[in-house]
Amino acid sequence: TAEEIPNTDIITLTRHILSDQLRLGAAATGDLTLLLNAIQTTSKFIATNVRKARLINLIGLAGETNVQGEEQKKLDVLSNDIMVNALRASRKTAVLVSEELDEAVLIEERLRGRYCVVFDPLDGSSNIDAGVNIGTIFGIYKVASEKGDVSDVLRPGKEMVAAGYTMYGSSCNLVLSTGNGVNGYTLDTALGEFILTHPDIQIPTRGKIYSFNEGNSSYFHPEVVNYLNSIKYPPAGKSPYSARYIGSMVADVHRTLLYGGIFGYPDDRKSKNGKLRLLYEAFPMAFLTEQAGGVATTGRGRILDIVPTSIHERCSVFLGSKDDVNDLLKFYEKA
Ligand code: AHM
Ligand code: MG
Repeated sequence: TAEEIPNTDIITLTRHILSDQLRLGAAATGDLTLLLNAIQTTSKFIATNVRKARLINLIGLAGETNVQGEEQKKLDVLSNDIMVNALRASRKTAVLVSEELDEAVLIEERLRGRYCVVFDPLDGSSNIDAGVNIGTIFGIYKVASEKGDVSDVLRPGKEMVAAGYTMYGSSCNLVLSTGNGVNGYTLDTALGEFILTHPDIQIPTRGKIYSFNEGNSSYFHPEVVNYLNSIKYPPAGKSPYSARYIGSMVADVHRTLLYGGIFGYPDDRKSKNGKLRLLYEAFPMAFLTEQAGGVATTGRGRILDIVPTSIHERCSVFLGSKDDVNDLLKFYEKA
C-alpha cells in the first residue's frame, strides 16, 4: 500500500526556507535564510543537551561545581551561550536580547548583520528537572537604525519579520512563521534534519480546552474569573471545557495552535503586569497565533501593537482560537 513506500521527496526546514527566499525573488538577499539556518542548528544543539541533561550533570544550579571541580552550567545558561555564540558567528545579527542576559548584546562591527533576535533560550524552567516539555522562543526584527542598538528591538511585535519556537518534548518540533502562515517541522534525529510535518497550521476557530494557572485564581481580576466560570459551568446542554496546563508556554501554546482553545497568563492583583515577557515570549507567540488565524490580546488590546519601553518588560497574555478569545473579551468589554 501507499503507506509502506517511504517518501523520497521530504521537505526539510532548510529546503522550505530556501524556497521561501526564492519566492521573494531579488528582494531577498539570503541573509534571513542564513540566520534561520543558524537558529535551527542551535535548536538541534540544545535538543541533544536537553536529552542527556540528567546524564551529564546539566541539571541543578548554575554556580555549583562538580566532583572534578569544574563549574556546572545550568541547562538554561548553556542554551543561552549556544544561541549567543551561534547568532554572533552567523554575521547576520546586530542586536540580541536574551531572557538570560540583563543587557542587550550589541554585536561588534566586524560581525554585524542586519537582523535583531530576541529570545528565551530555554523557557519553562520549572519543568527542566522533571523532564517535562520545555522550549526555545525567538522573534526577529530587521534593524531600523544605522548602527543597531536597543531602539531596534523596542518596537511593536507586528514589525517582526519572523517568529517561532522549538519544543523539546516527546518529539522535537520547530514551529516558524516568516509572515506568510505558520509551518511546523519535526526533528528526525537519524537525519539530524527538521522535516515539514505540519504545513500551514490553522488554529481551529473554537476549541474545548482552557489553559491557565488557576492556582492564581484568588488574585485574578473579576473579568477573568467570570470568563473561566462561564466555560466551567456552561448553560444546560453545553459541555464544560477541559483544563490542560503544563506550565511551559511553548508546550501550552503548541497544543493550543494544534487543538484550539485558549491559553492565558493574565495580569492580576499580585502580578500587576502579568508574568510573561513581552519581547521574547508574548510577541513571538502572538505573531504565530495571528498567523495561524487566532487572536492574541492582553484583554485590553492587541499584543502585537504594544510599543515596548524596556527589553524585559512583562505583559498580560490571552491567545488562541478566535471564538474563545472573543468570548473572553466580552467580559472585559462589560467591565
Ligand atoms: P520562565 O521563563 O521562568 O521559564 O517562566 C515562563 C514560564 C512559561 O513558560 C509558562 O507559561 C509560565 O512561566 C508558567 O508560570 P507558572 O509556573 O506561574 O504557572
Ligand atoms: Mg521564559
